[in-house]
Amino acid sequence: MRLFVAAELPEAVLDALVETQAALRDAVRGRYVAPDSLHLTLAFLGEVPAARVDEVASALELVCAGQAPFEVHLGTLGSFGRRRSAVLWQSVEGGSALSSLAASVRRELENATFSFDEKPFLAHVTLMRAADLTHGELPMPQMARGVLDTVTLFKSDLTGPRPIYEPLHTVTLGER
Ligand code: 2AM
Repeated sequence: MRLFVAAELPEAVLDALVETQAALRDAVRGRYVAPDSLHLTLAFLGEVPAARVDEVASALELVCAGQAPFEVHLGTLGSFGRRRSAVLWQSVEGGSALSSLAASVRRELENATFSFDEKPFLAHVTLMRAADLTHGELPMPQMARGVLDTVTLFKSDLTGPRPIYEPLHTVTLGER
């Protein structure tokens, strides 16, 4: 199954992301990510045998016990890919706590002999895919802050009309 590890975002941050999407609707054509699918990917594993899901879950338990919850806030809009068909995202700022969480998740997956997409971590939440950025100006994104305290292993199902992300295992960050 296709797996990835993501942080679920605090309510206030999710609300702001949905407001940013609403502001974008007037300015940019493309496919919007459904509100219940907005997330911050920490590591993308790709295809993993179903029998190894428990091992990924154990690796996450280990990492999350060692890191306290921390504050994140939203940042700027950015894009990947071609201007006519881009991935449009909003950045997430979480200082060294966020980069160290992503690094620990990746290190622990590596220790458990999993491979993952090794592109450097760039903390972002995808808002739109196939976005046409060739017309008009982007609006100012909404800002919000909140405490990030959960990490989830998701299964990604791409067989339907839109991706379905099913949570398989959620871990709460521990107090040190
Ligand atoms: P994206 O939003 O920038 O596309 C599920 O596909 C999640 O894993 C998405 O958040 C996606 O990031 C992320 N991801 C990271 N590397 C990926 C890859 N090589 N292929 C697909 N998704 C990837």
